[in-house]
Amino acid sequence: MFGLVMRTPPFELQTRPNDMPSIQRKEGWEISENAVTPEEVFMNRRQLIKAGLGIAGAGVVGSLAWNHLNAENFVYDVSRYKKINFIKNEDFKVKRAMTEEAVAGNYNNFYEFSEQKGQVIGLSRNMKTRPWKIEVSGLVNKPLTLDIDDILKQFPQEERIYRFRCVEAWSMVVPWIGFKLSDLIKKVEPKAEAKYVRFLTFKDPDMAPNQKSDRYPWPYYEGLTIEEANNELTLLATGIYGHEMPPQHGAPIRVIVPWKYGFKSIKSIVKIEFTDKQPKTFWSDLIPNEYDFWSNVNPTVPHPRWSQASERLLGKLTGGTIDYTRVPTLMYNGYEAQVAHLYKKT
Ligand SMILES: Nc1nc2c(c(=O)[nH]1)N[C@H]1C(S)=C(S)[C@@H](COP(=O)(O)O)O[C@H]1N2
Ligand SMILES: [Mo]
Repeated sequence: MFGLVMRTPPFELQTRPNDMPSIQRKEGWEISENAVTPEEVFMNRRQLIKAGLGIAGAGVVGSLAWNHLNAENFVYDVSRYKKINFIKNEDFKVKRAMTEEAVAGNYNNFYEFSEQKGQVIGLSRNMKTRPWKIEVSGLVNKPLTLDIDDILKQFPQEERIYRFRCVEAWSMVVPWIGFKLSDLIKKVEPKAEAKYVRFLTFKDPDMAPNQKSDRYPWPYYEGLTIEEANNELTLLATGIYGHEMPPQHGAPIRVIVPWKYGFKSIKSIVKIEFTDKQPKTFWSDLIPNEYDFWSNVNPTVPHPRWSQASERLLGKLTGGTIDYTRVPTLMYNGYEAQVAHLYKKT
C-alpha cells in the first residue's frame, strides 16, 4: 500500500505532460497518459479512502513533471504584472490551502500557445493585451463594445478564492479578481429569446504559435446557458493573486465557472454573444464522447479514460516537478449549494 501511495506518475506524463488529448495523438490514448493509475481507476471510493488516497489533507502522494522550454520559463516574475484595485469578497473562501502563485502560473492549459503546460508561460510572455476590445452582441437590446481599460474602470473588481478543477483530474485553489458576468449581462439587456451565451477567444497565429496548427478549430469557443452565466459564481476574471491577469492565465480577461471542468473557463475572450440555440464548444466538437456542453464537475461520472472520483491537488514547486496530494473530488466542485438548482428537472 505504501508503494502505491508514494508512486510517481508514469513516464508518459513526463514526455507528454498533457492529459487533454491532442488530435494528432488520439490513437495513443489507450496507453495511460494520466497520473491516475490503473489501481486508482479500478478502486471504488471506499477502497480509495482506505488506501489513503481519498482523504483531504493526506500527505504528498506524487509529483508531476512537465516540460519547460528552458530555465527562463521557471522565472515567475510578479513585478511584470500591474496591480489592480479590488476588494476582497470574504464570502468566497475555501478550506483547502491556496495554491502557490508560481505553481498556478507555470502549469497552464492554453492550447493557443502550446499543448505543453510548462511551455505556456514562456511562449505567451509577450502576448499583446492592449488595446483589447470585447464585443457583447447577439440577441440583446443594447449591444456594446468595451475596451478592457473601460471594463476595469466601470466594473468594481473583487477577489474571490475558488477551487479550480481541470477535467484531467488536477486541481488548485486560486484567488481570482474580477466581477460577476451578470453585471455585464444586465447592461446589454438580453432579449427574451436569448437562452445561451457564447464566448470566443482571440485569433492571432503570429502571437499564439499553436494557432498555426490546423488540427484545432481556432479560435477557441465555449458556451453557457443564460442561467449559468447569470449565476452568482460566474466571473469575468481580470486578475489573479492581487494583480492583472498574466498572459498564461488568459489575459486580459477570461471566464471563470468554478463548478465546471476547467476547459469551460475560456481565456482571453474577445466576444460574448447571446443566442437562442445551444452553442457548440471547442472540446465537444473535437471529441464529442469525452467533453460535453455541460461538463459539471461530478465525482460519480468517470471520464471515458479515467476516474473523476479524486484529483491531484497541486502542491509545492520543487525544481522541475510539482508535488500533489490526492483529494476527493466534490460534487459540482464543492459549489452544490449555489448551482444544484440549475440542474433540477421540473
Ligand atoms: N482559450 C483557451 N481557454 C482555455 C484553455 C485553452 O486552451 N484555450 N484551456 C482550458 C483548460 S483545459 C483549463 S484547465 C484552464 C486552465 O486555466 P489556467 O491555466 O489559468 O489554470 O483554462 C481553460 N481555458
Ligand atoms: Mo482543463
